[in-house]
Formats: sequence, structure tokens, C-alpha cells
Amino acid sequence: PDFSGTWKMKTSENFEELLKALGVNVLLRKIAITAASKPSVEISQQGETLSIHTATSVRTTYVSFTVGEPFNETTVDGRPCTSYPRWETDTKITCEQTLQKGEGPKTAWSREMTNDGDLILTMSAGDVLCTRVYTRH
Ligand code: RET
Ligand code: NA
Repeated sequence: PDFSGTWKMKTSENFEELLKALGVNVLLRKIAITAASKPSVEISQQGETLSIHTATSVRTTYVSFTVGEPFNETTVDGRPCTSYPRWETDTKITCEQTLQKGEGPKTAWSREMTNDGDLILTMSAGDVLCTRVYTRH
């Protein structure tokens, strides 16, 4: 699939629960939730290499990785981690994360292209799963 494009978020489930599971306090959760309700997401893909720019008013991230090759990024609460992206299916990349230091719940994300061309992002911490659906601009 081709994840390239500019994406806007349609729905979000469990983002607050995810931050709670990561130990983010209530004040920072409120700030994060407000900011993350209107993300600006831009993806460019060439073959198995994806570059993902996610901008919000309080936090902007940029990652570039090749599926099958580990890379460094940060967890959603901003802790440095090593990530292992792989194809879970033809249309879904799953990525498990390992913290570079300290302890915390096991984290992962996935990005999947649906038949109608939407993008489903999941982010997990322990057994908490946050699901965010994006559509092309
Ligand atoms: C702050 C403070 C530290 C904890 C957190 C923050 C905000 C995080 C945000 C994340 C957005 C994530 C998105 C993910 C996927 O598309 C306020 C920096 C958690 C805004 C949009
Ligand atoms: Na998002």
C-alpha cells in the first residue's frame, strides 16, 4: 500500500487512557488531548521507507524508517525507544518499542491502510489500546 499523503483525523478512541497507562499526569493529559485532537499528519513513502511528520501545537515528531529495520524514535509520552517495524499483513505495519532506559509498560503502534483508503493508527501501552482513524485531505 501507499501511505503517502496528508491526513486528517476522523476518530480517536482511548487516547486519554493510553496516556494514563504511560503515567502522564492529569494536567499534561489535558494539554496533550487538546493538542492531539487536531494533528497534522504528512507521510511520504518510497518502497518500504516511510517518513512520517506529525505536528500538534505542543509536540511535533518526525520519523523515517524502513520496514524490517530497527530505528530510534520516542514513545507517545516522549521517551526515547528503539522500534522494530514489520509487516503484520500486506497492508499493516506493526512496530514494537523498547525503552532505551528506565521502565514502563510495553508499547507499540501499528499503521494499517483500509480498503477505502483510510489509515488506522493504533498505539498501545500494556493492555491499553488507542485507535485513531485518519482520512486523506
Ligand atoms: C506533552 C507533555 C508530555 C506528555 C505528552 C505530551 C503531548 C503529546 C502529544 C502527542 C500527540 C500524539 C499524536 C500521535 C499520533 O498521531 C504535552 C508534550 C503526552 C500532543 C498526534
Ligand atoms: Na494521531
